[in-house]
Amino acid sequence: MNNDELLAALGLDPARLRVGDLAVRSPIDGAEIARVATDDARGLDSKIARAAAAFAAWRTVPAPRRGELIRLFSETLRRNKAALGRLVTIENGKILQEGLGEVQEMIDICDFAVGLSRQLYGLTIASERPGHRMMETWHPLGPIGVISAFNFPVAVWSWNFAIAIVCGDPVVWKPSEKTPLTALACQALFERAVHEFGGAPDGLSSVAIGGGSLDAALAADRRLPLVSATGSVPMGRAVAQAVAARLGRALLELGGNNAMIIAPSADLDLAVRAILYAVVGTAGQRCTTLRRLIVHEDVRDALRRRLVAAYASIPIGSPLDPGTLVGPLIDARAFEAMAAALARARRDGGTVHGGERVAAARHPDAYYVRPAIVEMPAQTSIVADETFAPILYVLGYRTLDAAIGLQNAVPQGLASSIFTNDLREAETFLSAVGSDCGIANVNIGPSGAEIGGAFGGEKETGGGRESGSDSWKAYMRRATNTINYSRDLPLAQGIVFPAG
Ligand code: UN1
Repeated sequence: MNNDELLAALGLDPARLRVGDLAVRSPIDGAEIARVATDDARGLDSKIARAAAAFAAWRTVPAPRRGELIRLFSETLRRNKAALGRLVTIENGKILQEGLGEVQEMIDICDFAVGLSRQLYGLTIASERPGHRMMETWHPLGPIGVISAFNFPVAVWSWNFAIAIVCGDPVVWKPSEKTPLTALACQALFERAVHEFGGAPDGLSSVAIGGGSLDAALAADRRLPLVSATGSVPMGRAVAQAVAARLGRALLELGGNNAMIIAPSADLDLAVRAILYAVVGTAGQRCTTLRRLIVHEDVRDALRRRLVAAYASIPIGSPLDPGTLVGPLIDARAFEAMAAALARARRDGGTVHGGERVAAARHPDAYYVRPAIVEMPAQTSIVADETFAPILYVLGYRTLDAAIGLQNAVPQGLASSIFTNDLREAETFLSAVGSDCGIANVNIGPSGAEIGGAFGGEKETGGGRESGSDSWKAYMRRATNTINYSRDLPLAQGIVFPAG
């Protein structure tokens, strides 16, 4: 299937995708694969207006019926998993297994949301007044703005989208400028589900293509009570401030600088496999990518030798080839950031293994790199930065307290893990004095979370929680209701007020 056939299979018109003002390039070879039309401020405004109009109707549709639309969408995704997964790979560069995995993550969250559509429960609360009942009701919140990043071009949107739709909220989606095609494909697939559903309001879902000015406009727009943003810390900070200025809600999933502690009792065979997947998956461009390895001095040399050997033979190349484990970085800027980080690490006394560009002659406009292992004498400032590339900094430790101290001594707080077979260490790591991250794992890596849990983290990661668990509450408004079924009017707090 060539690219045009792939786009057509996903419901897009290849001819219309040749005439837009934004060039889309595949990181596989740097070639232009489409030109999509961007939205200006007026285009975005009309999409938000349509979403607001859709909200007026959609909030009255019973939640289980709203779930039915997401059920149909998940069926559409199941039918198109291979095609959409391939487009993710072509546009983003992650290996096909991961492109498919990303679509599976969409299917999983849809299934979760369908079940949730019958479980948007509120509490019943004991009233202190006789003849009274208190309860909570969850209502749809309003149209939601979603800003997503190139690295998970479809899954992270779907976490927001599937939940928002069952909660009664239309979504205006601003995808990364680097991955607009997959977003347009999701919209086309959703429109198929809408067609099958029959009777959904127009404007329930829309995609606005463009750069940072659209982020700013979404953040400032009072018609969007919630803006969910995934991406860099500077982007999130700007969005959060603009949303806060109008006292709206922001749900942020920003940077991660994720660590793994390797204790002396760790199963090193398991650890090596987990490290490889967590470092080189998505070419180091996941928010959850493993970036810091904190290894007990007793096992440091043995582990380093095994990792350097494993890295040397890791297949790097086209993400469409089934044997490849590391695809390209997204673009030249990503490569430059990686090279600059490695230069800084060297200046700080680090010893770098790997990290060089490969296949540059064959692909002058694509950026394939050998993942880097960097032995660091200390956790210097470059280690505390999130560089979106496959760089693993290795640090040593002697006591678990020191290891946890290192793990927590960075501005980000997304994902973390420990490899240990010592119950005391594992439980300490998971306790209040352990990892300060939103995700803390034992004997698995920090990446590759399932959708059933709440996803997000603390500190500069932004504090938001998306996906499973009770994350849905962010997409609804809670009303506390007190109902008096007595013939009296007792006041709370025992106040006597004999008026009338
Ligand atoms: C992200 O990188 O923004 O846990 C999301 C993971 C994936 C999601 C990553 N399920 O690695």
